[in-house]
Amino acid sequence: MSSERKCALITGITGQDGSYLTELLLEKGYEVHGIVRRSSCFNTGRIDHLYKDRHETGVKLFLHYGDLCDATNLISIISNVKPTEVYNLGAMSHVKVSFDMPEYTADCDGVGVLRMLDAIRAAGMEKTVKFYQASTSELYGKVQEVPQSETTPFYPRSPYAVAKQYAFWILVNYREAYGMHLTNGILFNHESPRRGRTFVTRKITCGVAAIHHGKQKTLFLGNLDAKRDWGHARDYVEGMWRMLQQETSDDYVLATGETHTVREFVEKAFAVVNTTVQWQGEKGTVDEVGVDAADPSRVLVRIDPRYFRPTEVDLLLGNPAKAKERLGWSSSTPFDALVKEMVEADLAILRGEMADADNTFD
Ligand code: NDP
Ligand code: GDR
Repeated sequence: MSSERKCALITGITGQDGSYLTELLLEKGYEVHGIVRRSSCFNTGRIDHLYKDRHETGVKLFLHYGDLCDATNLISIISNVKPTEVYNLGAMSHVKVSFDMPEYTADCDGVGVLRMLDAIRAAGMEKTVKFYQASTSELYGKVQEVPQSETTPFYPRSPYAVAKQYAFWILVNYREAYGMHLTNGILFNHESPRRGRTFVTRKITCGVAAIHHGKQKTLFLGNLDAKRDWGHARDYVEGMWRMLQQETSDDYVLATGETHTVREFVEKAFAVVNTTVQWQGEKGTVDEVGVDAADPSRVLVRIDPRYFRPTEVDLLLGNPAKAKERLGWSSSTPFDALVKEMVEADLAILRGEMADADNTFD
């Protein structure tokens, strides 16, 4: 199965994880190919620094227009590129949005994975390619067991998670049916300064930076009681790569083994700009507000029920023991350091000292 040629194909290369993974693979000497969607605006902000380098330094990064909903296009790209490793990171990745677009989410995140696997088979590459699927802790959904590991039963709680569950099982089925090297990485939440602004961590760190600079008054959030196991994306893409270096394929959890509420994330983020949040009103209801302890007339956080989800995932806490034992992987960024790095990056963006890779809106 091992090959001298190191050629990776990444779907979702323009996303948070795609950009860190591209950096990692280029550093390791891979030729990297990425699938990008045609967009009316530039959508390559997270990888522009690498792509520009190509013209100056000969970096081996190649982009191809494509989409997980277009089978012919995927067959054509895979047949032409002939990758040795495929990382399927492309997805409609927002849980709340999946309730608004359930059919598209099923098509992209569920059937899209089937299209990738069948494109590999159509190209006659099922015995040579190693394939990584971006699976998710959202599969655990309604709490069945804590901490959650590879053996914890799934109970998905959103159209996104249901689509990802289809993807998980089609991988297992094709692995058993056709002997393909297919790995599900069950990754718990991982964040960074490159996180999309509509995910709660980045929304909070952008809000804290904007409030600190007097450009925003209040941050509007949904469920502050949700608990998540938050790590750093840079650490997690290293785990993805390690999974594909194994002789046989398997499924692995990547997590920190620590969990925090959204409320704690808010408190830590404001603490970076020396602001203490004091909570008032009934906890966990729309009446709860977070005020500045030094000046309680300043309302820093309010609840907007439009951010609540029809069904919520209350508690995620992963057990990464298998990844540690088999892959030698562990998360290396502590929670406080992650929050600090994200807030400081958003402060730097507002001061014009750093480019913003992500142009999406809340
Ligand atoms: P992002 O939302 O940042 O990136 C998603 C990527 O998928 C983007 O490049 C996007 O392109 C691309 N994409 C969206 N729809 C399609 C489509 N129809 N065809 C091809 N590409 C498409 O996600 P992350 O980087 O955070 O996550 C990467 C993967 O890991 C996703 O599959 C996500 O579901 C999964 N995951 C993420 C976790 C996390 O905490 N970050 C945890 C567990 C799993 P464009 O830039 O054009 O929008
Ligand atoms: P999640 O991430 O749903 O865990 O999916 P997100 O950051 O969107 O939500 C985390 C928790 O925060 C609560 N929350 C809010 N969420 C958002 N987006 N906006 C808010 O204003 C807000 N207020 C409170 C949510 O209700 C939720 O409980 C992420 C994605 O990256 C998935 O693709 C990935 O599979 C999982 O992580 C693991």
